[in-house]
Formats: sequence, structure tokens, C-alpha cells
Amino acid sequence: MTDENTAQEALRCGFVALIGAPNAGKSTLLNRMVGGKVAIVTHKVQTTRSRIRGIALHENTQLVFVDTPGIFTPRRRLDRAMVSAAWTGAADADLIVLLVDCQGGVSADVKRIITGLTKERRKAVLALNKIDLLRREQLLALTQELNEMFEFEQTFMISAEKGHGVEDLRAYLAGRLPTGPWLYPEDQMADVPLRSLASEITREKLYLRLHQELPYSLTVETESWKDKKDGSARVEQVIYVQRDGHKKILIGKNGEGIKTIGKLAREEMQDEFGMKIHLFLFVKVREKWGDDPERYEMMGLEFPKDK
Ligand SMILES: Nc1nc2c(ncn2[C@@H]2O[C@H](COP(=O)(O)OP(=O)(O)OP(=O)(O)O)[C@@H](O)[C@H]2O)c(=O)[nH]1
Ligand SMILES: [Mg+2]
Repeated sequence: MTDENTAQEALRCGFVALIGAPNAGKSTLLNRMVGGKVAIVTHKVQTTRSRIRGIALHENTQLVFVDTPGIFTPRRRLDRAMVSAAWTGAADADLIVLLVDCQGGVSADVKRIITGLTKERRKAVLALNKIDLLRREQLLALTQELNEMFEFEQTFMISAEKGHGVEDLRAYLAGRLPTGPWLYPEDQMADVPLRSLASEITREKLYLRLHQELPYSLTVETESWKDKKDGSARVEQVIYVQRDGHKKILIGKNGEGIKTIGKLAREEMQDEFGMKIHLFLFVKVREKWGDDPERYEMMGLEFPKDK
């Protein structure tokens, strides 16, 4: 056997699904693992809507992390599509990490997820997140409580935001993935088209600035992306809202609201993509976009047949 073959055999690669209740810090952990911004993060629940792949390396292992929407009790069709995408992400993965916000403790959502894992007879690693916010005694009690509910393969205490414990978790996961060739080039960080990343960046700015139900009743799509000769790109996006009133709030007095969103989104796109972006935002009222299969396809979600 040649040296090359030996090296080839030593490679490992596989999928690690990050699942958890909304707001547990899954997207923060994905970004931290990858070392860049792949998924949007906000303080609001239900930020992530579909599965997002981020790629990390540990020695000879390529770890493909799959960020998933939070798992909660769905009410709307979109909710159902999101929760189902999360479970599919878990079903397809080699390893599952259940992220629990240690401040929230054993919530109804966490209980439901553990019931789901038990029913599917899946193994899972527990990662207690946001340990920067809790005292050690409380953490130990929570670890014990969760491990009495489910036989986790291992428990990690981490702060995705501050980076505590993340290296240990990555090393552990890398050692558990199957041997096999890498699926992506060594320098690839994400498996998300630029157009989708661009829509997500705008949606993040909207989530951060809008309140109550408004962020949940809109969706953003990149309708056109034209690379120009000078190396810049002209990007046109549509923000679908459900009511005329929502459109008015979003646009704001003298268009100030939408102008600010556009500026923030454009600046971040330029930073992330390393190119000049000319961003054009259009707001359209589409009362029933939540029942339109095409919108789901654009988000990378399966369209649930039942309303
Ligand atoms: N203090 C603290 N905050 C954190 C930590 N990790 C994440 N957060 C915060 O928790 C909030 C939610 O983080 P996300 O990464 O968006 O959570 P998520 O699980 O992806 O949420 P959904 O996509 O809505 O399911 C954000 O405000 C993060 O900044 C942490 O380790 N410590
Ligand atoms: Mg998320």
C-alpha cells in the first residue's frame, strides 16, 4: 500500500445535525464551528427556517454541520415545514447534537425533542449551551436531570457565543464520524448559494428591527443577481408581507425604514462576499404567501400538503 493510500484511508467525513428548541444557539454554534457567518442569528425565536450546511475541519476529518430550524409546536403551515425540516436533518445525519439553552432548562420543547429521539431510537450528544449565563451547581443539576430522561452518549457544556468548550465538542464529534473521502474542497465553508445567503442577511436585518408578528409573516427572496464587469453585483430582492399595514410599517416614514434595512443588509453582504453590492429591495403584499408552494421551494422547504 502506498503512502497516499494510507493517507486516503485515514480521512473521515460525515454529517452532524444540530437540533434543539428555538433560540438554543444552534446557528451561533454552526458559525462558531465553521469560523465564519453562514447562518443568521437573532435574539428572536424561529430565526432559522431551513437546513443550512456549514463545513468545519478537525485534523483529518471534515465535519459537515447541519443547522436546523428550532423544534416547537407548529401552528402554521410554515411552522410545520420548519419542524419537519429539522427532523429530516436529524434523520439524515451521522451524529446528532441536541443543544439545550441551559437558562431555559427542560422546557416543553426540549421534552418533546427527547421523546422524538427516543421514538426514533436515535443516539445523541447533549450540548448545554450558554453556560456563561448560569452557575456551575445549576449546570450540574440540569445535566443530571437531562441524562435521567435520555441516555446521551456524552454531555458537553459550552458557550457557542464565547467559544467555551467548542473545541472539545468538535474534536469529540470528529473522532466519531465514519472514515471516507471529504465531500467538499478543503477551503469551502458553507454549502449555501450566495443568493440564499443574501436573502438571509436581509431577513436578519428585518428580524432585528421589526417586532411582534411581523418578522414571522414575511419572507425574502433574491429575484435577480447580476454580476457586472467591474466586479460588483446588482442584487434585487423581494420582501413578501401579508398585509398592506405591514408594508407601511416596513417602508416607514418617507421610506426611512426600508432604506435603513437596505443599507445594513448591503454593508453586510459586501463584508461577507468581498465585493461591491448594489442592493434593490421591493416590498410586495402577498396575503397568502404562507400557502404558496413556490415560496417554500425558494426557502428550501418541503411544502406540507395539509394546511
Ligand atoms: N449568552 C449567550 N448567548 C448565546 C449563546 N449562544 C447563542 N446565544 C444567543 O442566543 C440567541 C439565539 O441564538 P441563535 O443561534 O439564533 O439560536 P438558534 O437555536 O439558531 O435559534 P432558531 O434559529 O430560532 O431556532 C442569540 O441572541 C445568540 O446571541 C451563548 O453561548 N451565550
Ligand atoms: Mg438558528
